[in-house]
Amino acid sequence: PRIVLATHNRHKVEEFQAIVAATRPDLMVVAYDGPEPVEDGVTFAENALIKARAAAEHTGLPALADDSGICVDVLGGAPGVFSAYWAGHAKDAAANLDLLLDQLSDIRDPHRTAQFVSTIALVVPGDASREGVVEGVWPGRLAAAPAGEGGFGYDPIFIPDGQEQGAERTVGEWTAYEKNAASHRSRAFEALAPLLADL
Ligand code: ITT
Repeated sequence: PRIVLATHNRHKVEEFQAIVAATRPDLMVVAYDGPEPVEDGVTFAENALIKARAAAEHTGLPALADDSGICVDVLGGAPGVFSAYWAGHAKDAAANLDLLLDQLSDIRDPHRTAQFVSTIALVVPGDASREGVVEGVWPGRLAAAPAGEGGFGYDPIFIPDGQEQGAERTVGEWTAYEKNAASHRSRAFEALAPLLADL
């Protein structure tokens, strides 16, 4: 079966294709290239549903959308839903990351904790009862400076929990394979599995 992924972020497309291939190789993930709806929700769940509904309506296919971001504890959960635009309207990943590091320049460990959050919505055309929203959370902390070229967005400053002390790396230094086995996005997709079971 085919499922459309309602995102214009090519990194998300690549990650979903890898995550789905590992657990549901029968599903064919196609990227949505139709009109982008206005994401005016105030929660990840609202925005994910807005994007998934638009893609399902436009394509007639079951649709998934991911709304995600980084939530910093000492900032009360910000940037959160504003992660893509933290430094302004341009969706400039380097500027977003620099601003966040500046805002935390006086904050030392153990107060630099943060979570990546991925919220995935599923919308099946003509079957409102199958609409669902799941969430995956990836805890960690923010590095003092960016490291690594891998991934996208805030990956170069995010150090996931659970790494060997003294050998900790940012997600920017992880391989795509490592990231996709552990990330907030793969955790959310795991939670989505039951909703996709009879697709
Ligand atoms: P779509 O709405 O088209 O899916 P987008 O990039 O605008 O693309 P979001 O509105 O969900 O998506 O914004 C998510 C932002 O959160 C993203 O631009 C990154 O800055 C950050 N982010 C989310 N997941 C991330 C990850 O795995 N690694 C690094 N940063 C991430």
